[in-house]
Amino acid sequence: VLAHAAQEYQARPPLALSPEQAELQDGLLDRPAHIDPKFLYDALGSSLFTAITLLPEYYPTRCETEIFQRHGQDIARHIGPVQSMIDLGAGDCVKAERLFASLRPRHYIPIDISADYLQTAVRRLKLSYPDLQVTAIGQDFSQALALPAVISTEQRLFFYPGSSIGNLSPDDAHAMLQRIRAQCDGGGLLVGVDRVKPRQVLEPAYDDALHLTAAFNLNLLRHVNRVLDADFNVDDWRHVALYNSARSRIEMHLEAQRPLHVAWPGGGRAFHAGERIHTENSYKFTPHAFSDLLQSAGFRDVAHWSDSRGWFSVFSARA
Ligand code: AVI
Repeated sequence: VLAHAAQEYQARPPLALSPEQAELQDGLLDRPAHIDPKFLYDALGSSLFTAITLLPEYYPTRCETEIFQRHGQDIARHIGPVQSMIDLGAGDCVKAERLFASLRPRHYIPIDISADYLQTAVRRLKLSYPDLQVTAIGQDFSQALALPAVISTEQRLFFYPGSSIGNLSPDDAHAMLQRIRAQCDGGGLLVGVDRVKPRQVLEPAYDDALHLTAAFNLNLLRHVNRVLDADFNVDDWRHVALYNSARSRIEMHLEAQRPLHVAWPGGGRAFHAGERIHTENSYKFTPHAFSDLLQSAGFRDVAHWSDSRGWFSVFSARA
């Protein structure tokens, strides 16, 4: 049946795929299959992630908030004056907003792949902070960081909270830090990173009792169905989250529950029972390793603060 299916696919004329569709198809045909974690964030996925940050098991958001509450003044002193605050992956802009009182930026530049989500947040900010200049940018900054000329090059602060940098591969994280460094001469970076810790704490944070993270992971298949016109059935798949201690990362996968075949226009693939699609890595760092990474990307004068349990770190670094 599979050989027949393969012939059938080959017989069809090649379809013109969008870059996004081609990226999905390439990842699905790879062995092992993988899908970029950006596909976790459609409208429902973004709401599910917001809900995850409220879970008792998901400690990073609370730890980071604690750090800003306890060490906010020290952090602001280390950063110095801020002209423009550039918020990478701003979402609802709430994390940056909490720092406005201590950092006093004149210009706030939230950047997010989801422009719609940003617009709602920006409307709210403009009412609350009439003197703050706000320039919202809907952009996927994972490959390139293009800032409009209206943003002064003086005293720039890049804000990259939430350990989002941990969702990049080590090479991509290094490249991202170098791109930021290149754009903030004389300015700095404020970045949150999750720390290496026992598996007993890490794994429940990514496999919670209410199964919200499972829904977040499985929802990616529905997003893929819409983008690629594929026929994934979420009931056929199971959420898997495990800590790979050799690589200091949580890995999320989707595991086929039975032998199955997934099709999309112009392509398709069989999966055997237990076969996985890799959907996300979330790297965990020691303070020493992350400090080295910042310095290797050209940052200097690196300072860091932790929460009371030493589970999360916030770094401030100068360019
Ligand atoms: C957005 N990012 C930092 C989250 C993390 O912890 O890696 C995404 C996430 N994946 C599962 N739960 C949360």
